[in-house]
Amino acid sequence: MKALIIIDIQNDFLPGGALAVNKGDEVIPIINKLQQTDFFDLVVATQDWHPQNHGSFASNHPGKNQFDKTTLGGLEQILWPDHCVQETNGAEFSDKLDTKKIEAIFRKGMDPNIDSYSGFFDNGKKKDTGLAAYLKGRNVDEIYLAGLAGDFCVYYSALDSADFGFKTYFIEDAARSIDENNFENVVKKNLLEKGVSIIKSTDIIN
Ligand code: VGL
Ligand code: ZN
Repeated sequence: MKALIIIDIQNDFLPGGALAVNKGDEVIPIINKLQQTDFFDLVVATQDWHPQNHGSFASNHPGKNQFDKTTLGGLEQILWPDHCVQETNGAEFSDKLDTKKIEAIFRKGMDPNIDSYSGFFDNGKKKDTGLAAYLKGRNVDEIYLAGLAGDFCVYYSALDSADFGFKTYFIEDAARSIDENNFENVVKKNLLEKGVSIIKSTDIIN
């Protein structure tokens, strides 16, 4: 069974949002088109869902600036602008995203003391979101990833997906990164080393 996992298509990651990913909006029509095929047996989504006091926000570290580094939960942490605050418009899915086929939404980043890029675990792998068990319960063995940001949440979700033994596909043109150079030079190499296949939406939609 094949699952499409749509990562964090939320207003704050889109142009005009608090942590906007350059050209992030371009992935939405592609993701909508992917969902219109009958290629996938299941569609799920993740949603970054932070409390206002989240430790990944620079605003909660007086004297520090956005994009500085600190330590959170014993791990190196980039300090982000406040984003995807629970129950705010920035945390909502884009109203351009087709959500009809999304059967379940896995929220992450709720513990103020640790960040959570992957849809499967927090960054310290202390807590499992239940996503892998859900997918296994639905007999999924192939996972296709799309969304934002390609070099953070989609990337870490892909690594964990491969670790769980799912055949994992990263749909490159259905993702945009915060740092496209990092994606091209580091992320892609690490994904390939993990055995993740990097594909294009046109490999699915023809
Ligand atoms: C993300 C940084 C902070 C993402 C979430 O969705 O890629 N990046 N929180
Ligand atoms: Zn976040």
